[in-house]
Order: sequence, then C-alpha cells, then structure tokens
Amino acid sequence: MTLQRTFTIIKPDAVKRGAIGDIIEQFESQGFRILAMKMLEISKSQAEQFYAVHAARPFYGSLTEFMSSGPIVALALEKENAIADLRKLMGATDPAKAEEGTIRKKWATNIEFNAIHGSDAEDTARFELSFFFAGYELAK
Ligand code: 3AN
Repeated sequence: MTLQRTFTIIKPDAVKRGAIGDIIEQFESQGFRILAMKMLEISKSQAEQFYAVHAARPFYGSLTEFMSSGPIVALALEKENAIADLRKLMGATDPAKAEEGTIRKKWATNIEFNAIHGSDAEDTARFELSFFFAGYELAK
C-alpha cells in the first residue's frame, strides 16, 4: 500500500465543545500523520466555494451558515488508505447511525452539527487540501 492524503475539518460545534484535543489524539493514535494544521474562521462565501458540490442540496444554506459560524480546525492527514480509514473513524454522517467508538458517535449532535468533515474520494481530497493549504505548508 502506498501513502494517501486526506483532508479533515473539526467543525465549529466540536471546537465549541472542547473536542479538538480528543479528535487530534484519535488521528494520531490511529496512525494518521499530521502534515498540516490550522485553526481559522471562514466566511459564508468561502464555505459556499468549499461545499460547491452540495450547492443543489436543500441543506446548502444552513450548512454553509454553520461552517462559517465560528472557528474550525483544518488538517492535512497522511497514512495508508487514509480516505477510507478516516471515514471509518468519523462514523456515519447521521450520528444516530454512527458506530460506537467513532468520532461522530462521541461528539456529533445531529446530521448537521456533526463535528467533523472528511474527504470522500481522491479527487475531493485533492481539491479540499489545495483549498486550505499551499504546498509549502505541508510537512515533508
Ligand atoms: P459527509 O460529511 O459524511 O461526507 P455529506 O457529504 O453527505 O456527508 O454531507 C456534507 C455535510 O452536509 C454533512 N457533513 C452534514 O454536515 C451536512 N448534511 C448532510 N446531509 C444533511 C441533511 N440531511 N440535513 C442537514 N445537513 C446535512
């Protein structure tokens, strides 16, 4: 297996609940290497660009409102099979369906305030990483 990169956001609800440390601890203990990390706030229009693939969905307005409502933590992660393994560690989008031991089971409130974002495929991971990080910001 070759190393793969993925992108994740600790969402505003999880930051407000004091979950940053716990979630980063889970990334590291599950073997993800942190290549880059930053805490920032994004504007509504930046959130709209980031979630452009969801523009036609009914929840696009509230999702982008929420993602621009407070600080987030963006990370670039690397491991073998990173994309699928991160999705597994995150748990189902709806925390009511998330498995025991997943980040969303522990920290998400509902399908909208669901604590964490993770890229779902190689092309989205590339887009999302380049949206938040310049090449020089990634660890060698
Ligand atoms: P995931 O984040 O698990 O990849 P997606 O890509 O289906 O899920 O949805 C992107 C984000 O949109 C979710 N993380 C969630 O915050 C929000 N979302 C998805 N479905 C709904 C819904 N039915 N109602 C409100 N928000 C939703």
